[in-house]
Amino acid sequence: MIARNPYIANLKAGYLFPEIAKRRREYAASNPGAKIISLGVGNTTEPILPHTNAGLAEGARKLGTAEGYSGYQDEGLASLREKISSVFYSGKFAIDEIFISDGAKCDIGRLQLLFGSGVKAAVQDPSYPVYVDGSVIAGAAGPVSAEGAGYSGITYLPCTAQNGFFPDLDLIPQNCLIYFCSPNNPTGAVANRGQLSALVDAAISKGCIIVFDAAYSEFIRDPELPKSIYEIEKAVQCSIEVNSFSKPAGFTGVRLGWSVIPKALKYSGGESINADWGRIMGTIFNGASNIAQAGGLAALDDEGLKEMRELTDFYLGNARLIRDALQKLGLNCIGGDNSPYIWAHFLGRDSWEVFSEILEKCQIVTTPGAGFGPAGQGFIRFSAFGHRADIEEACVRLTSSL
Ligand code: PGU
Repeated sequence: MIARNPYIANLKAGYLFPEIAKRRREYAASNPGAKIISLGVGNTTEPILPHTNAGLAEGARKLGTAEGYSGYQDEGLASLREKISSVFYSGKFAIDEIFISDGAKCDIGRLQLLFGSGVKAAVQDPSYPVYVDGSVIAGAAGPVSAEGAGYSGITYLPCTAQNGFFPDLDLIPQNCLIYFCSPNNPTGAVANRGQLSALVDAAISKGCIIVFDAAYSEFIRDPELPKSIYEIEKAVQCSIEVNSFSKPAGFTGVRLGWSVIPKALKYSGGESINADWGRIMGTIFNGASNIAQAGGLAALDDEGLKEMRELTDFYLGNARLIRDALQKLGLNCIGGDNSPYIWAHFLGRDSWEVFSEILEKCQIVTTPGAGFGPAGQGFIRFSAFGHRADIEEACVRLTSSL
């Protein structure tokens, strides 16, 4: 018999979102008439808009023709990488610094292979669970030290109302990977230019690498707020950026994203991280679907960018409705302006208890803040991904039943 990977045993519970789905199923089974509305997992609900969808359809059609057929394309279509560089980074990156992926989550998991089990990690607390759970699975973190505490070996950087949801950079250890997400999941907070500049300075002075998750960058409406870590000049020396078509183009089920690994980024021994990433991706990843890439190209031309704006505006409209409803209840909340998440404080309460209360009283599924890390205790995350009629109904239920 073969023994289990001991690192997997360090995971304290199932992955957050399947756990929530399980509780929803249990509730539905014992309340068969309930019309449950989900403001839980951040999963897109609206159809892919026509121009982008035509790009996907055309990609599929071409595969059935002798001239248009294509097979493996390991690093991604050159035209898509070029387009990503020009649309998101003002052409700052060469195409071999941009790697097309099947989504940001998949790359966040794979990126850990670059650094091995000896690497230390620091995360915003609360944070998207994949940074921490991925580190645990890779052996870069140990077990949970106590109930309600985080994993040993991970440095948690509390992001609270007291610090404006931006962490104290003095807490970052030397030579670690810093996972940083802005617009943030789950808090909805967006770091400003001064804050990102300070983060980059801290990373450089401490010998750290930032893994910047920009999956929600297209929800930023305030022109003063940076959409990419590379808007800070020195970030090319110390940062990897991951991004995705999932939320702005409705590609959660299509699967398409990218990572930027600048050639200027080096390990402590001076070796190229970009070269290693090419080696890893060439070995264990055979490229994103060429149909998805055709859709991605359509999403980034003028018509496609208009559609992205329309789709993200729609979800931001939902976010405003939810936030207004929560504020009517007298709850303190942030997010929802430049992000599809609203982070609401239920002072002194246990988040899983509040999750159950909202499910029982309003038949609404949410995400308990404690699932995102110790500093999430007492908070609930409301996702703005939903059909408008469902969001309106959810707001009525919240204000009348909670
Ligand atoms: N990065 C962040 C910060 C995310 O919130 C999500 C999705 C992803 C990456 C995933 O991007 P893909 O390109 O689609 O892989 N977060 C959702 C969905 C839950 C999940 O497990 O990914 C959420 O509800 O937090």
